[in-house]
Amino acid sequence: MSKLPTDFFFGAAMSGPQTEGAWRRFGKVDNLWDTWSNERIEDFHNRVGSYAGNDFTDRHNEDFAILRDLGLTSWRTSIQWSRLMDADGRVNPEGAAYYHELFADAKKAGLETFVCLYHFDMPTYLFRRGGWDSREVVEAYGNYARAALEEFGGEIKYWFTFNEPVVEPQNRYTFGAWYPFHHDFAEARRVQYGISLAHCLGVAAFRDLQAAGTVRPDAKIGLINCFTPPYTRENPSEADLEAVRMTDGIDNRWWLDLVTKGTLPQDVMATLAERGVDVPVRPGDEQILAQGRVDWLGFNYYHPARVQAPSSDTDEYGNPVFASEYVWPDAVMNESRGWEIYPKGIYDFAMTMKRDYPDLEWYVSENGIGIEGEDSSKDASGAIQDDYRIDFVGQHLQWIAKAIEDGAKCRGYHYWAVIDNWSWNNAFKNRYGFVEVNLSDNYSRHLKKSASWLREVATTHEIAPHSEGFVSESA
Ligand code: IFM
Repeated sequence: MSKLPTDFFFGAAMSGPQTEGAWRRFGKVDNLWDTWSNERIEDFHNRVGSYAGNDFTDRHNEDFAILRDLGLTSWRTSIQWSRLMDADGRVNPEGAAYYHELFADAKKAGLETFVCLYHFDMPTYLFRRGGWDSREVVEAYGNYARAALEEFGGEIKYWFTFNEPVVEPQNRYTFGAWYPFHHDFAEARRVQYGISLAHCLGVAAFRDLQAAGTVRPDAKIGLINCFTPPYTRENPSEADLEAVRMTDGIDNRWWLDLVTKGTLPQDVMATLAERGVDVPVRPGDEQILAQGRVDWLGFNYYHPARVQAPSSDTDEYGNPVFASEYVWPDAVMNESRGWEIYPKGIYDFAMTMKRDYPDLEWYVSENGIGIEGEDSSKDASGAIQDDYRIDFVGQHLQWIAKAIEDGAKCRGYHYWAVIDNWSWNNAFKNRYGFVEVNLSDNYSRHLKKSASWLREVATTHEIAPHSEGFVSESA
């Protein structure tokens, strides 16, 4: 039986754009998810666009009661930039009132609220001015972060500037998977650099406002990323190790260096420059980057990165390639999502943090398993029998417990997503929840089998082994 510390917190991770819905209520302007839904609804699973979320706006008190009933004491959401600010960069009073009420209701329910300021939800009018590739937009983010901290800094203790800043460069600008569907590695790095500067402006606003007494004195600021512990094949060549260096450098070390040292990894910048990828550094940026140091970090963990030497130097679009995927023969896959399930990766990342960034506290800000077609595993009472979720979470928590025993500074765990929610263009295809959302019955909520297991773990902090290993065929 593994045991987690008593002061280790358990909670729920979610985001504004994936839950709130109410896309044109409370003065919200469109973000890129709304624009994409309006322009090409056929790209979304079952044509379910960004409009309704999981009906959280109208059901949030019911959801808070469910989280408390499951033994959870904290939750993370994000403020939607497109709801809090109007298109002139001023606070939208209706949006501000919306979030004041939400945070007050969470507090009444006994939940500590963690707030992230950006979760892939670029307002469309700012995208049209150049998005993260534009300094004007980077500065607009600084203005927005300052306004949000002024508005809610007395209420909220845990702040984060960004969620998963690697994802927009990848999905929007490299893989062409998300609006605006580009395949441009250099543009992706410019966007990554713009996000990095914006993060620093957010931290700088936080520090100013905390010094001025607007942000509460016990508040902390951090960054959340989906770090991917990197692996390559056995007996690697130098070229395989080089592939690991650059993958780890762009996806992990870039952010870890920024938030601990206030710099970007020089080896990565040098290799990018050698391959003709220009990051638009301006005089004065060094001082901005130096402000990026945070108080703690969020680690979203879903899967590792397995890479090897690239099979060619450039791809079909002429982009430089630094690594090819390595298919590990022993990999267990979540076929619904195409992601490898590797619970030990969480421990390996924890040990890397202990070795390379020993002073930084962190928590697991997301971890979860999304499964397609869960309806088929309902029992006679209609409850989804999701033993695979118990296996998945149990094994990850066991590795976290071991990491803490071995000196990791991991302070808590938020599951993604305790209540099924809208997952971007996958919409409701893959279900993550301990709680089902029934779309055929007006978004009604129903506990799955795993919910009682979660309640037991969250209240006792003890994790009993559920099975001998991850049962891959359940997924
Ligand atoms: O839904 C996403 C979330 O927005 C960010 N982390 C991964 C989740 C599951 O795909």
